[in-house]
Amino acid sequence: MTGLFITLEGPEGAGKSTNREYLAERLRDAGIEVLLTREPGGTPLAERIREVLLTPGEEVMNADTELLLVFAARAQHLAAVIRPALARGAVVLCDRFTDSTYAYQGAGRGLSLERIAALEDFVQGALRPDLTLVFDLPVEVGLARASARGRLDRFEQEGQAFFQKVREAFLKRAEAAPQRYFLVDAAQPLVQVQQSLDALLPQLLERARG
Ligand code: T5A
Repeated sequence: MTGLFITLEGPEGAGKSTNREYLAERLRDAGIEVLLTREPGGTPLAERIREVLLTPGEEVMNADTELLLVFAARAQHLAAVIRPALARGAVVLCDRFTDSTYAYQGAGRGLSLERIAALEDFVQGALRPDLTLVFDLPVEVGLARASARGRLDRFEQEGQAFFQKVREAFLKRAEAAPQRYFLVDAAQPLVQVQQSLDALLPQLLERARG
């Protein structure tokens, strides 16, 4: 039995965590086993790597170091959490995955997409998300939501230009493979965002039940 691997992507403050909870509830109400997780993180060791990645520090992190840490956390997360859950038939709802690496380390930091693709193959083998929800919104709206929560993490301290590239990268990836991506207008009020997720639900339930 193989489960369903769904990732939630988008720029800062787009509502990924909020809507991941909402979707999980809808799926559980229908009797589906759901595993909620996130990247970077998802296991105790990967969460320690997350701390390193997100905590601002005096030493500037080299972009290659950042890329390798992201994939190191992902290797642990896949082995310990994601693959076992999929093997028992669960729906895995993961807040960020490798699309974020293409957007942040690729478009944002300017690292080679070929190098990211090589690491993706090495760490994931053939595994790719079955479905990716991209929560899209103007950069300034997302940053205002994120900063309303208080102290900014290491990524959130980047400027508007960085996040504009990140946003465009998500949109470009969604446009290139419409069969895998579902674009959500995340600038709308939450109730409307959730209505668009409700519209997707019948298809999700059908796929989750195989
Ligand atoms: N990263 C990650 C990489 O660089 N490479 C990688 O490969 C990976 C996997 C992780 C950071 O790591 C980087 C990217 C990130 O910078 P994170 O905390 O997981 O950080 O990601 P963030 O985007 O920073 O998480 P946020 O919590 O800021 O954003 P979410 O989850 O999209 O938003 P959410 O749901 O927490 O909502 C934010 C606020 O907005 C409100 C919510 O109530 C909340 O207060 N909100 C709305 N308000 C109005 N209208 C709506 N429609 C709303 N939806 C949510």
